[in-house]
Amino acid sequence: MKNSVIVLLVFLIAFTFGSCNNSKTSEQKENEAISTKASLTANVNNSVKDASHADNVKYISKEVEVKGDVEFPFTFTVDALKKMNVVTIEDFVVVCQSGSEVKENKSSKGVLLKDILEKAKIIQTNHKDRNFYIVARATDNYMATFSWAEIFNNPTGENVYIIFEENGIPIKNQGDMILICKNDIKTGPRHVTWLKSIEIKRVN
Ligand SMILES: Nc1nc2c(c(=O)[nH]1)N[C@H]1C(S)=C(S)[C@@H](COP(=O)(O)O)O[C@H]1N2
Ligand SMILES: [Mo]
Repeated sequence: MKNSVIVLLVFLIAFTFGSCNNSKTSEQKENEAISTKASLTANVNNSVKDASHADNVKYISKEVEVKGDVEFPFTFTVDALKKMNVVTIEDFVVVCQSGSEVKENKSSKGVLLKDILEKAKIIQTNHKDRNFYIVARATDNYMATFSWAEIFNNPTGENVYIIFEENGIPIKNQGDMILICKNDIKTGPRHVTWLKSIEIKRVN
């Protein structure tokens, strides 16, 4: 009986010290992981607001600002778009990255992003100066990014539009203007509702 108590005590002491060291390191690791995760989440939450309700009228933007490395920065409204080369886009389906179908437009009316960028004229110092990125930003800070080559040297350039009308009706709750990329595999990510600016930036 006495022996077994001593053996038990020895085991208990050994176990306590052994696991103490282990648990300290794993606890530290866990804490590090948690704080990294927390700061990542904080960054994401700071940049994109949780505006998942499509009918959130407070995010509606009446104009879009074109700015950055361009010769002629300008701001446009739906009325200004209507004076440009308006095209009709047939059968556009919005598919979330998750795979679920969110919206289906039989027809949409809009203007090519390329036409807008040509109007603003990207400042290029020579023909090799073509490493630019274009950020389409919404009032809730949701963003989609394009590259110069995608727009000016790739079929995608003929598939990126700023639309103002869906199925014959002006865009209201998600508007006034939405940027879309018709040839994306999942069209949800680069479907920017409440569009407020187009920023052109040179890669440094
Ligand atoms: N401004 C803005 N545009 C956005 C989003 C957003 O949160 N804000 N969500 C995107 C996502 S994840 C998808 S799938 C599509 C379709 O979402 P909808 O339900 O807003 O139409 O819009 C995209 N456009
Ligand atoms: Mo999505």
